[in-house]
Amino acid sequence: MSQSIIQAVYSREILDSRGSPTIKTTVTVQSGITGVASVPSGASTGTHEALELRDGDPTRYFGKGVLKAVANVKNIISPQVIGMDSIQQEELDNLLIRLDGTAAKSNLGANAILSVSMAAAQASANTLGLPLFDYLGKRDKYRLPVPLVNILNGGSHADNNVDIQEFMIVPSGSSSFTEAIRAVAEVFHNLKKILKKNGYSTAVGDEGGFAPNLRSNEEALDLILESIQKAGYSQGKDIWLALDVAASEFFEDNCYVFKKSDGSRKDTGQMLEFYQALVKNYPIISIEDGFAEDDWDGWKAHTEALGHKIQLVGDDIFVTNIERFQEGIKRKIANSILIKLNQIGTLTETTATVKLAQEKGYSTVISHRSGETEDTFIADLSVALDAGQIKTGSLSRSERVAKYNRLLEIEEDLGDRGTYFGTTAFSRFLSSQSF
Ligand code: 2PG
Ligand code: MG
Repeated sequence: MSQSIIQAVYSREILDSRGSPTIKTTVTVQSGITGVASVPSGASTGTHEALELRDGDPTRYFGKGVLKAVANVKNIISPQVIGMDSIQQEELDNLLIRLDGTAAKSNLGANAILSVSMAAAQASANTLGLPLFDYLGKRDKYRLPVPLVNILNGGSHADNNVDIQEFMIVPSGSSSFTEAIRAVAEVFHNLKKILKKNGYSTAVGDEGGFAPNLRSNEEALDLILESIQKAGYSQGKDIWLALDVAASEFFEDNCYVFKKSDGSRKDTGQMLEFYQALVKNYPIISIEDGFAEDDWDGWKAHTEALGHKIQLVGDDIFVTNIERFQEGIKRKIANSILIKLNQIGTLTETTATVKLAQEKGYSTVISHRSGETEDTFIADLSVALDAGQIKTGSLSRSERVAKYNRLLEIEEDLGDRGTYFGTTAFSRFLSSQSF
């Protein structure tokens, strides 16, 4: 269709939510219609992720500029993709992969490549007059994902003494996405009051969750449970808890070192005991990155111990990379995968990884990065791919709330064509839970 032939590709350097540079790209097609996309950036990045190209020039943004990535779009990508049909996403993405020629996309930069891949999809949707989720999903009926809302931040996302990176609430018991957001907002506001009452800071971390100094990781869970109760919801029914431990961040010499809190060192056995106790004492339905990115043995033991009971999400270990994920499936590691477009660098590869997960019975969680922009692509993607879950931060900081607002809009616009995933997202675990 000639309307969607790419006419121009333009990239620029903008800022992400941490005030660091990132890339924003506009694809213009024949009809004059454009698609725009901005790429996010992680802090607790996995070492096996595709490469985020930064300038390394210490005189600009401490070396974090992305002018090389911008130049790669201008000088290398743009001349090649002009004249292609933006609707042929797979063809376009394969060309981008070939142009780069490396497994880690280290020549052109995964940030440069992904910005074009996403902007092309958005341009196609706009050309066809479809919302992005409908263009990508091409279905009659859709399901809205359960949000995993990170209301208390620690680890590399906050300057406090909490080792676990993310404490999330999971409103799977709500009747709709809209009601789910209301529930988590009410809990969020109660948590703020409770922190204040206890003399704790109510300043927020990178993902908009509170970031107080606490006595222990468990105290974070206790405070969240108190806020769920105060908001009038029932724990382990209306609302569950989820963690992203981001354990790669504190894996040293084969041990997990809780250096932000008590400095204790735990081996695999002790980590397993730690998780067993948490799962016994708290209504935790999901743990992400409980073990480090290359600790396959730890992950294996973790999956054997808890994989039948709760969701175990692989982020740094799989990095949305189909080969690493296939290895994990073969070794029976985890039962869920975190999906981040910029870990792999194209929409086509991201979609293929989600499809494989769905075929193999792994649940999928579409995810933001800790450095985000106002771009809401992932909200639409979570609906399009029937992903079941999304994690996109807390209910403060507009780069987080933008994704929730987009999902509220999608649910309302869908009307009878949409339902909320709700308990279905966790049905395989809920029968064995006793909270
Ligand atoms: C994670 C992400 C997003 P970052 O670990 O899951 O929450 O953090 O973007 O810093 O890798
Ligand atoms: Mg993670």
